[in-house]
Amino acid sequence: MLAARLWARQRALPRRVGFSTAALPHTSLNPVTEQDVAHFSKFLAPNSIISTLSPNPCAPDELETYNNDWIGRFHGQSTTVLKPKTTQEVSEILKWCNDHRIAVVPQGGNTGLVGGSVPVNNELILSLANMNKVRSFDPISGILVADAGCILQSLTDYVAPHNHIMPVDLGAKGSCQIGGNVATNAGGLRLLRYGSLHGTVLGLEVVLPDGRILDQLTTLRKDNTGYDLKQLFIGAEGTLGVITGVSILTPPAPQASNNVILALPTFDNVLPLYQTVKRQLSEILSAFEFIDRTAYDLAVKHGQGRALSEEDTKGAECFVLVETSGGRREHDEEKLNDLLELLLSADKPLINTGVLSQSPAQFISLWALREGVTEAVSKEGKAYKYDISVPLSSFKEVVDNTREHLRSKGLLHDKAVKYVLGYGHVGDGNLHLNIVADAYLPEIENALEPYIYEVVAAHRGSISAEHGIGAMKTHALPYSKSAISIELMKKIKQVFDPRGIMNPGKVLE
Ligand code: FAD
Ligand code: 2HG
Ligand code: ZN
Repeated sequence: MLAARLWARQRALPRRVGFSTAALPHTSLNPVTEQDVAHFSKFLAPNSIISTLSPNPCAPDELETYNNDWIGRFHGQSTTVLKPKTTQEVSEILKWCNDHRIAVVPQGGNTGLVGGSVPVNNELILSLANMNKVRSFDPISGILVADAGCILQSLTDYVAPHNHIMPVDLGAKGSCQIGGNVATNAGGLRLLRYGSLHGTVLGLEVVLPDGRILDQLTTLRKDNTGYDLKQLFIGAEGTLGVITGVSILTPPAPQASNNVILALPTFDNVLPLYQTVKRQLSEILSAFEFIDRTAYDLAVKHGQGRALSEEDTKGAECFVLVETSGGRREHDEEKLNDLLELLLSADKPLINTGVLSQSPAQFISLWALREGVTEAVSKEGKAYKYDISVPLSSFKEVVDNTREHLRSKGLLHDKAVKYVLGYGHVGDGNLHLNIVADAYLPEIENALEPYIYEVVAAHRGSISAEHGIGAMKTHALPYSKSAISIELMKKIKQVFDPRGIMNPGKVLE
């Protein structure tokens, strides 16, 4: 049962290019012109401007990685990418764009999964990639202040020697930026333990659409002086302003971390298992992640982590990855071993088997099986991704019913939908429902929507548990938000961005 394994770490995320996006009309917005580029070149370094427009036109393919999203579903036609190096430069860009009614798409690592980070038309792309410095770190309080363009992994590496970790962790960590994480209110693998960015972000520096700099980069743990404006930018997906700096509370690194992958004979055991694991591990439980059999098999097929033995996976309908983070290795290991013994010695065991990591490399590798599902899916085909909150007990039913629904429409075959799979963050009630197809086809989309949104609404769930609304779900917002909520959101947008230049066509229709 306790297997010793040595496996690979997450690799750099591939970029990809695909086909068309429906263009939204921006009737009152203007395209970038050569005069605009000439103006930007007055205060930006030459290598901060990538544009197909004169005076120094680049080759169109230089813009591909910026115009196309990570899953190859959403595509823009921007002519110009600006990569400012300072907050002041961002401010000057936005002031000009606001005055000239030029739409702006803030872009971080471009790993978003809902088409929020690429233009829907020919908006200017403002990449934060050149704003990548740590501004300060206090090892006593653990408060980190960093430019928004810092890559999440590099911040993790920065705080590690001080025995701290970032409160957010996700499979895209090698490419996504802290500003993008905040703009999407990314959840990820540590939310169960450290809570959401609404709690861990202490302050933000934001450039407003008219160029004014809103400096709320406080490092205070407590501040009750009126409305907490920074919360509006967390999860706003770049529709209210450009985040340029982030102050964030980093927790102390746990003294000991362990993980175990549990193979379950039936999905029905997931809930009782979650209850048992919570009770037995209590304060040291830091993640409880679910992958169904299809997701597991795809991860293995595409080399994410290393497969468990055939014996370990025989008869398993799904898998759960449990992580512990605690203060004393012996204590935590004892608790984990006790848990496994309890689970396996029960009259009707909830699990078939459990594979416990025995080394840091195995720890990483077990995580790779779970974290790598997204990449495996993207290698398999084109993915329709639904990131929903539904009751835990319905996870399997939602996946199975979606598969049967597609079958009943005659769409479950090699030339259309190849796989329907479910995985996600059980501890957060968040299911990732992925439909993997040969290509993005209107008939598949028509079969999936509004079907899935109606299922979510029937459960009083959320159509977006963590990835956001982006360009993908603007039309579906009413399934999760009341008319009054949407009306207030539109009013807030109007207050911050009366000319509508910030990320048009995203979040709100
Ligand atoms: P981008 O994709 O560039 O942008 C995302 C949105 O934020 C866009 O609307 C953009 O306009 C806006 N934005 C970006 N930077 C700024 C800024 N500085 N100011 C204002 N707006 C900005 N998400 C999760 O929540 N949990 C996961 O576990 C998770 N795992 C993932 C695993 C993989 C392999 C991949 C590819 C994606 C995953 N995601 C996950 C989705 C994605 O990585 C996150 O949404 C991430 O937070 C996006 O960061 P980014 O820097 O790539 O932002
Ligand atoms: C995860 O939890 C991410 O792995 C990505 O949120 C989910 O690709 C997906 O659907
Ligand atoms: Zn997720």
